[in-house]
Amino acid sequence: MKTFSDSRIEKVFQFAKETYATHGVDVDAALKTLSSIPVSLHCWQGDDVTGFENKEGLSGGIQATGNYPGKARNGDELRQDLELVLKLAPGKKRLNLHSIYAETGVKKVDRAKLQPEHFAGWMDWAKARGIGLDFNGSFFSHPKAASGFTLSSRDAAIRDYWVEHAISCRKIGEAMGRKQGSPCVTNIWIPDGFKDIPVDRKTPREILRQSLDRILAEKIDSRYLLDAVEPKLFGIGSESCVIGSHEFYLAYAVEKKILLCLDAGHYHPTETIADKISSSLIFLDEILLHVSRGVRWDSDHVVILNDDLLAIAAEIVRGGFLDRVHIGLDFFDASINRLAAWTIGVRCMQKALLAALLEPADLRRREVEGDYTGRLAMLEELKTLPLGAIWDYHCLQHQAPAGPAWLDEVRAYEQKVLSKR
Ligand code: RNT
Ligand code: ZN
Repeated sequence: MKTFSDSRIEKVFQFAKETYATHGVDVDAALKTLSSIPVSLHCWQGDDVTGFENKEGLSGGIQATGNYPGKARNGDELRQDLELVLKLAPGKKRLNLHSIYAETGVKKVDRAKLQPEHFAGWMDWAKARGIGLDFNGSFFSHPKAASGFTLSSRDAAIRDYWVEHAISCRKIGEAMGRKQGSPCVTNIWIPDGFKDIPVDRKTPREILRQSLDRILAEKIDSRYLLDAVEPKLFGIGSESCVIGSHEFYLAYAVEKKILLCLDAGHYHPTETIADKISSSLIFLDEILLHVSRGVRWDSDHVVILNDDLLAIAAEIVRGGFLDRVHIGLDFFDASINRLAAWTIGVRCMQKALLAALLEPADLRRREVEGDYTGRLAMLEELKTLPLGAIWDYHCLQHQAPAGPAWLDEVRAYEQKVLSKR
């Protein structure tokens, strides 16, 4: 792939910077802010949400399709893959783990009994690289989730098991937060729901509320742990009713002062999460995002720089919410090179944030003054400003590949490492 010299990138950047200056935009300030925004990479793109417990299929209404060769089979391989992805995206990153990525050695450890020590490998690795960790309980791909119900199960033994799991995950999150010096956002997503029309939607929701109350009963210092809950509209096998719906968790998060997790694939196909950010943050201190891309359903396609993504980033920046929104990624495509999938998604997220940070303040004035004509005209003009030139320069500054050069590195790695797996 032909790439341009550093000096050319710098020259083009200077021109682009002047163009933005004519719109009153301070490009250097925008890049400084962009460098400080962490994006939490989800570990599960690396192995199609398989985890290290066993090689049983993914269940719980989520699905990774494709069988591209070379997926990571253990912690060392997954970390090795991540090392490259971290290099290929500029700026600050975090890593989001699921409990099924515990490293328990030869011993099998039940999910309900997981301890911080089972994540020591991850914690040491992250600490050495200055990366914060986020965490998730895993309430799927497990015999005790086979009925389709976990925390909202009518079976006390089943829900007790998952309550215990969630409590152990909070302890693990706390340990991560202590070690890394930034709170570990620990998320709960459960698949619970009905395939067909239920006659009692209320009781499972009451049970879920009770289970969550038990899980959150112990106060944990928010300097170390931030709890999040993730609603959903439907899943495969829970088409007619999901117990943890948007209204349920929004109300619960407000009541408990915890984080709501907005996943971009968890709503009606024409409904976007961008519009939910400002409403949520009027009532909540902080939220978590699972940036994803649903194609016709919650298909978890790789995030691309489309209108939905640009709108999400714009809402975060326009609302002044950068320190109240935890940006996490959540997609899994097994049909293409997994490192490329990760890299495309994280770089697109960062490009969207850059686009938002380069927005002229003047737009707001037009809106306040009722100049909707000018607002629309300028929004369209802005779309073709030289964002790419600023992005390339930003990559250069962070020793990340500018332009499509990252793909060469992924291909070389595929040859050298992935093809041998
Ligand atoms: C499922 C949720 C959930 C999972 C991951 C693996 O619909 O989006 O966040 O994708 O936790
Ligand atoms: Zn999600």
